Amino acid sequence: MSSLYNRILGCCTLSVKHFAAAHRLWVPGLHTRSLHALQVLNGDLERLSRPVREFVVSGAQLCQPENVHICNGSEEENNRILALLEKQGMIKRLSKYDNCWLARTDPRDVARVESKTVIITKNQRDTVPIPEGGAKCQLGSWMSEESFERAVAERFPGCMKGRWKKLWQFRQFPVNTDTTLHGLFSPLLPYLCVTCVCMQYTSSQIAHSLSYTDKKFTIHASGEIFVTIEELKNNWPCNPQKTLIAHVPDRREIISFGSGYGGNSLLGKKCFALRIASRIAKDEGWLAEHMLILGITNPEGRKKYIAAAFPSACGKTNLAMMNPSLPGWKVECVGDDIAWMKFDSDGRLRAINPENGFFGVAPGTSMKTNPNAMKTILKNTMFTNVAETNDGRFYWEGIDEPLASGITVTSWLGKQWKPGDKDPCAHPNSRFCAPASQCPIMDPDWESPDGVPIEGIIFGGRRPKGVPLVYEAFNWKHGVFVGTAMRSEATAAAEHKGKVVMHDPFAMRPFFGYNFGRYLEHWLSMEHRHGVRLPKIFHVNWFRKDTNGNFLWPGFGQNSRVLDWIFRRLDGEQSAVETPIGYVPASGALNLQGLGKVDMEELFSLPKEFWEQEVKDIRKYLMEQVNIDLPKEMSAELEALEKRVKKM
Ligand code: OXD
Ligand code: MN
Repeated sequence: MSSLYNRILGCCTLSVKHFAAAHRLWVPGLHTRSLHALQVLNGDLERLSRPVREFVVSGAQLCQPENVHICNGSEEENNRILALLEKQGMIKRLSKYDNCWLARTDPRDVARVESKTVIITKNQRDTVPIPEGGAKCQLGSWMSEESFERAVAERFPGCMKGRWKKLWQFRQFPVNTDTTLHGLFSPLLPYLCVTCVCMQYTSSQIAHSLSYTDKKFTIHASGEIFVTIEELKNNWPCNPQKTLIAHVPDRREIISFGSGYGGNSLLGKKCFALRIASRIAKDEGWLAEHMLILGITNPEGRKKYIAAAFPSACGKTNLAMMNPSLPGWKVECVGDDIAWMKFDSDGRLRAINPENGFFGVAPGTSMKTNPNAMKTILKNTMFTNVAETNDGRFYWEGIDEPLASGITVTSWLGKQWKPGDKDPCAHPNSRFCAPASQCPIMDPDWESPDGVPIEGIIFGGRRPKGVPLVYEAFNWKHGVFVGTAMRSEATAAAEHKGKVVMHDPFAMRPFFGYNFGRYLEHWLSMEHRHGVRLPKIFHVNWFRKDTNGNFLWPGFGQNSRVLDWIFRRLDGEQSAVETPIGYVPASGALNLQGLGKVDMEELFSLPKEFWEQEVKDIRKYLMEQVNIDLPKEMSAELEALEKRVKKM
């Protein structure tokens, strides 16, 4: 199979030419002004291709930075930027490790802001379904072209005065081929340059040849972060009132303003690799999903690859890097957050991880829960909003390392902290950003241009009640319904508060790049493709609690017992029984040897009242939120579930 992923290698680019012209912000003189008038501190403008130059010049004219730095992504450059950040007091070295840093953000800029994340299309229905009866849409936010123009005009002109503009050319897969798509990102915050080096691949040479006319090098997406400063906290510029993360999928553009937090400003991640890419995937017939990818090898040495979609901060990184507790099993990591998947000419679904690093949630990560992540982050890692010890280490809730005598902790807010204090030492959404290559269990094929063959897809979420440890969908359509009906307790990854159980279809609710009803049609259409081998679909829930509020299942490495059953089901083993919600492991089919006491009956119980209520909630949500865009196949699945639950 020849380079299956040629067409979906992508990057994030701001086409200011399109952007400024489309928003009538074109600064006269772009074409006449000499390039030399721009102060270029690093790199050579003349060597850039015409559209890249235009991107730089028009962006500079619009935002008026003091000078321009064209990044090349080299180690030397990275070190220079780190030294500058340290001098400016924006980051601090964690002296116990090699090249590890701590950044503290403005405490108002700590998570994705879904309320300020919008998609711009001509028609609202191209972005979101129109909810029934004027209800508020929960499946994304649409902004009209006119409002967007106004929003841009309010924010961008002159917003970089006195600052450097960076130009970062990158792509999201290491292999360059003649159809590779590249792009540009122009972050204002140097902090973002160093996190970009981690998360994306540099493509400085290739971007020289970017051209509008050459289809092989279409500029595919765009992004820019411009930040204005009100009152600087922690030397972290941001503008929470004016934050806007805007996507124009028709032009493959992203325009982000006001937040430096990863999910809002690392534009190659959620903005491009999910929102814009899901739209490209729909147009081109593949899937861009919020999924980890792992390889699992059984004791006989046979290997399978599985993709899994859980909402943010529900353990994707832990599962992707798991050390199985079952003897003889091995898990290898392909990616922990995003999967781009496409059927190959043999009908197999193949996946790549478009990222080059991990941007993982720190609290809860420990040698017990994720030893491979702990080993990954001991060097070359940027930490954001974790706590630090006076001997130069990182620290957070759930790190499971007792503090030796004499060791003191400074919280993410820069205050002295001690165990037992009311507030956490690390922000619950504090992060580590580390190169994937440092993970000791990266899969040998994690950068293969052909991707890895996916045999199973797992959906899951935090469900304290009613949802069993694992079940398997009856078939593809039912599996698509299981993804549609996904719900999970809110986490700190976005601005939602409290432990409310939210609907989060496919774990994509914050990341859909187009109308969810059409996204469902796209998933359903996979079944009608000629000669494809559809993966089996499963649902897991590691988070069910007993009546005292304790987790019923130990999780982490013990989840290998569930993967073992899934592995055998993928092999066609008859080890399941049918229930109203799907197939569950037959008695004795889960390997529980050496597990200790777990109330399996409770873990797999299906309380009738719970499922009656669940059906009602799903119906209300789908009828209200997806309304006339709900595919009839999904209504039929809902009715079938309702009937089965009635007979329970
Ligand atoms: C993430 C998220 O950062 O899902 O991966 O919020
Ligand atoms: Mn994520």
